Amino acid sequence: MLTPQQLEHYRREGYVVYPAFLSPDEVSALRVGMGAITAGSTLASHDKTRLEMEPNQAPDGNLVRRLYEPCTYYERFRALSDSGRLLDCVEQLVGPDIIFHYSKINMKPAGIGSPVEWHQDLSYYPLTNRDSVSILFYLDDATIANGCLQVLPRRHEGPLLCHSSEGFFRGKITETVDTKHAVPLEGRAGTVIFMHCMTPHASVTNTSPQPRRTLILSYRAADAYLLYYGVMSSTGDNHTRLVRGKPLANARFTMREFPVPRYESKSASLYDLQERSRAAEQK
Ligand SMILES: O=C(O)CCC(=O)C(=O)O
Repeated sequence: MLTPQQLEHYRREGYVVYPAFLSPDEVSALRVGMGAITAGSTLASHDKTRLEMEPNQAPDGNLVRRLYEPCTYYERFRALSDSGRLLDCVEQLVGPDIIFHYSKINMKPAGIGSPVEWHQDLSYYPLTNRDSVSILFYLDDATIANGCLQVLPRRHEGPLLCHSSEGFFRGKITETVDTKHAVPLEGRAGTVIFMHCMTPHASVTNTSPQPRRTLILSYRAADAYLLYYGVMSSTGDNHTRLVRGKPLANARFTMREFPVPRYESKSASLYDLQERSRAAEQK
């Protein structure tokens, strides 16, 4: 459970850091799991439905950028996403009826790990309300040098910042945003960050010799329904499942309006979208 102080921090700042949520043994087991999943994958030859490789490497390079949906495909990760200890915390944040939404592992390999530009998660998948939380599990010690998560506190109750240009969703904040007060969230392996779906966040390229692997899970209240958002709508609920409480048939609306992302095409990932957007800006 989150302590009253942790809960208060989440509500005020839009995130809270929970050190040593996972034991060293749990972290090692998840690392072993990741190793088994990625073994043998190269840029030239890998299963594109399960993972994404770092693009800037030789064809036989084996640096993985992201694993898709580990909690759907692999028992060890699934068990964590269903665990009572985690769901007790999620219940404190989004209420008793909980939908598991998606999972991924951002691998941020040493010396190359791709950056993640500033964005708010809800920009990617508009919901009828904001009771949705992203949970990041550091599986390595995360530092400023290897690209720990950075957040902009106290922005989760405001409006969604602009993530589009020329009418299309770009996967990153496209208006000027003051990041002077960004907070880097360093933490030992096993640290967990609970982050509100409207909290702006980012991380830099990992130029250090240490990897920064991070498992990310997302949950939402069972009455937070996905709005229709064009070509990507069909993928939005592919991995969802009720993990606690009961299904709720009534969508709860808490916002009068919310920007709906207009995807230019079915895009593979956040990295993809942000890279395309950077390339367009440099033209
Ligand atoms: O891995 C990171 O540093 C940030 C992850 C993130 O924001 C995402 O994958 O949506």
